[in-house]
Amino acid sequence: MTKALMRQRDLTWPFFDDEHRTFAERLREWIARADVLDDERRADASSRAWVRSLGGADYLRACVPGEFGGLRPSIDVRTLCLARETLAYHSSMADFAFAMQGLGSGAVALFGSADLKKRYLPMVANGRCVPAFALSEREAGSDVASLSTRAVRKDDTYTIDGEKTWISNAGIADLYVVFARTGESGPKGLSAFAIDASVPGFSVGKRIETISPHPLGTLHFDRVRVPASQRIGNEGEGFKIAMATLDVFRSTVGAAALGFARRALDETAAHVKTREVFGAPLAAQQLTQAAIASMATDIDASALLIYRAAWAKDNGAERVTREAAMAKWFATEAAGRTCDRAVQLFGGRGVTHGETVERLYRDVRALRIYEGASEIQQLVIARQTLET
Ligand code: COS
Repeated sequence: MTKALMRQRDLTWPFFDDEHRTFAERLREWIARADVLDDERRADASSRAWVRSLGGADYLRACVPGEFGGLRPSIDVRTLCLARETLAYHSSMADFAFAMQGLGSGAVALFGSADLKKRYLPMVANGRCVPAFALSEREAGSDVASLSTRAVRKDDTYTIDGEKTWISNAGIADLYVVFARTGESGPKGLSAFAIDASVPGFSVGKRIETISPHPLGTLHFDRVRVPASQRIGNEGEGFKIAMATLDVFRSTVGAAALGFARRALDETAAHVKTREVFGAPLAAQQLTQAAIASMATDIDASALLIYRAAWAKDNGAERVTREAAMAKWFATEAAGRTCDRAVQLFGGRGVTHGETVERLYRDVRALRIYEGASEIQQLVIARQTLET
């Protein structure tokens, strides 16, 4: 069976309808031919270029609800996952650009007022607004409820002071969805705000360089004044808004991991069939076959967990916290194992700059950390399992 046919077989799984199949096949053809700046040394320019191209080709419409230019009446998690899987197979930059249009605007789409949705979402869908999700702080990554950026209300205006870090799209975003403390300590004292990049007192600080570069940095808020109409949801609902937004997007992180892992397996399968060792192809070695079997099974198990979580959300489950956590945890860890096995089977070539598997090995690592580290996913799964 050819690789293309195997992929089509996955699309016949009961999680998908014809719209999903058409979307995934169209995107697969488009990305294979896309001629877009894709240079990790020019991460900002590459991300902007991918947003423009994905927007121009109508794919960003998957990131917003139908009323505001979206593909389907509400955000369809299976479409987001298919998109991330397909894009990540070809380019981590393309996947990153797509993913951030969704995560960055997700809180507005899910909880924003009609005015906020009208103002931002159509431009997110056509690529003219680049959004960012500004939650993490130096002392509040996994423990979000302890964040200390403050928003103090006087009449109809909030004044925001504080600092965020590890913010994707820092410096290139037009819209920052910012979580700040408006009340008591702990999760019930947080609120969310939509803040334009041009607002006085807002600035982008240090850029953070990582092993798989993308726009990432710190944000400073120095007496930033925001009208109450820019608040997303009610005061005190910020923690739930952040968590519920992450519930929707966490399985898509698993889907990106799946795309990287599929690419690593395809690269490895081609390599072991042609690379000769001890007078025979590397693929003839039983230890190679054991590695290939592990990679293939990890990939299928990841896909099943990811599309189960996405299907459950799309079919009206109020919360998919447990399913999304399982999908993200398993798929990102499995992709780490898969890319590591790929590097091992490539030998010296596997750690050489410029090799696809070397890039995949770097690309996949951060996924076990961001949007809820593997340890947080395990905590969430255990909690939910013990509660029932
Ligand atoms: N959807 C809706 N509401 C949620 C929710 C979700 N997924 N998760 C929690 N809540 C609600 C709870 O129901 C609870 O509300 P009530 O008191 O009204 O019942 C409230 O929020 C507090 O929840 P909880 O007590 O579980 O909060 P904790 O501080 O114990 O949460 C974890 C701990 C670790 C689960 C949480 O902080 C977390 O997920 N952290 C990781 C965050 C993350 O992904 N960081 C990366 C930033 S983005 S790169």
